[in-house]
Amino acid sequence: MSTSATLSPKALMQDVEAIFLSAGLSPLQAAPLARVIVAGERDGCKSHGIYRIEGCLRTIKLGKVNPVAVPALTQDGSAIVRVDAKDGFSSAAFELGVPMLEARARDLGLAALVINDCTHFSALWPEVEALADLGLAAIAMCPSYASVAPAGGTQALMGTNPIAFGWPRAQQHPYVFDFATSVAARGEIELHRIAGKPLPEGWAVDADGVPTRDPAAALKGAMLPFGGHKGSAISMMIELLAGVMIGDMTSPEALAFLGSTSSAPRHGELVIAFSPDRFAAGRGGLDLTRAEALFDAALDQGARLPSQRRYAARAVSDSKGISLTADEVAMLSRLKDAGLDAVT
Ligand code: NDP
Ligand code: PYC
Repeated sequence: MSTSATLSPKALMQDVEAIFLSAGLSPLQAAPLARVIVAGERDGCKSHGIYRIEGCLRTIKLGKVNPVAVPALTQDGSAIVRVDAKDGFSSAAFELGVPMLEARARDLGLAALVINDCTHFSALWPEVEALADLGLAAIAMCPSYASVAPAGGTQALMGTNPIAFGWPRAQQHPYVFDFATSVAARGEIELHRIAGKPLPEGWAVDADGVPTRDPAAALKGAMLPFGGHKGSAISMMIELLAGVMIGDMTSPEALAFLGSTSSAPRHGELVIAFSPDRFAAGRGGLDLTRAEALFDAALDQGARLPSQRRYAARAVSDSKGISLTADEVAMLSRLKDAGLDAVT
């Protein structure tokens, strides 16, 4: 019987990477994938932490992702940097695109990274945080698969479509937010189902369009957008910009292509990077203290900044290790021992 454990981020990274390598992922795919999953677990973002490993293995086993894909970058001198993920996971494609995206954003003031043909399940904050750490402001977005009803509707159409923003700060973690445009990420519904907990009111409707608190019925029905028509419109914008505009799948197309939600979604992603220095040029230069004044004013009212909880969780994980429950330890060991045989 497994007991709970505390692992350093480095030790967890080794375990997760080993699981992916033994499942047939190339080192080029395995390491970036393990990095985003371990970052999620380290920062207390359970919906995109180690619980996602099983879904990745299922996606590999179903043949829906190329485990040895070598992403390819193309650049035509414009502000658009393209990475073809070659049917691999998005993380390797993103890491390949960052240096060119950074260079083009510094050169032109802004640049966009378009990732096509990738399997994408991960949180977006690691991406905008990485760009903000380079001194760039950034917005990232992607569709998912049809699982969210538009405001006023009852059937799954759009994805949970996340959007993230990063803003660089001097000598401290960047300002970052990252959320699904549904009331909650689908991963949260799955975690409620696994824990046998009812959903909060207002998260979902069942297959007949009737409001439900049952996670299993919600997964068969549709989730709801956050903020009613406002979240619904932002979600549609993501379908347009990060689906139609970049020539990749929209959420209903992704679901039709995959045939079910049992594998991780496949589509594209759009990341836009801005050079704040270039934008502020000619206006007295960039004054980051003005941004800090806004943050301070919010904090002074008792508000917290997005990512504050996450950075606090990271500090604990880095100093004391990442706490895993007995079930999570058992899951990791099962996946390590059985590899793809562990998933149905
Ligand atoms: P949450 O609602 O958990 O959090 C959203 C953001 O709001 C975080 O930046 C969070 O910061 C911040 N926040 C939460 N509470 C407060 C508060 N009281 N005051 C200020 N800020 C606050 O996110 P979701 O469940 O919507 O999404 C979770 C993850 O799922 C995201 O990382 C997203 O990228 C991912 N996702 C990925 C998809 C994909 O297809 N790849 C699809 C959908 C979601 P903090 O972290 O510090 O709490
Ligand atoms: O949590 O909504 C979600 C999600 C969908 C695809 C990947 N994550």
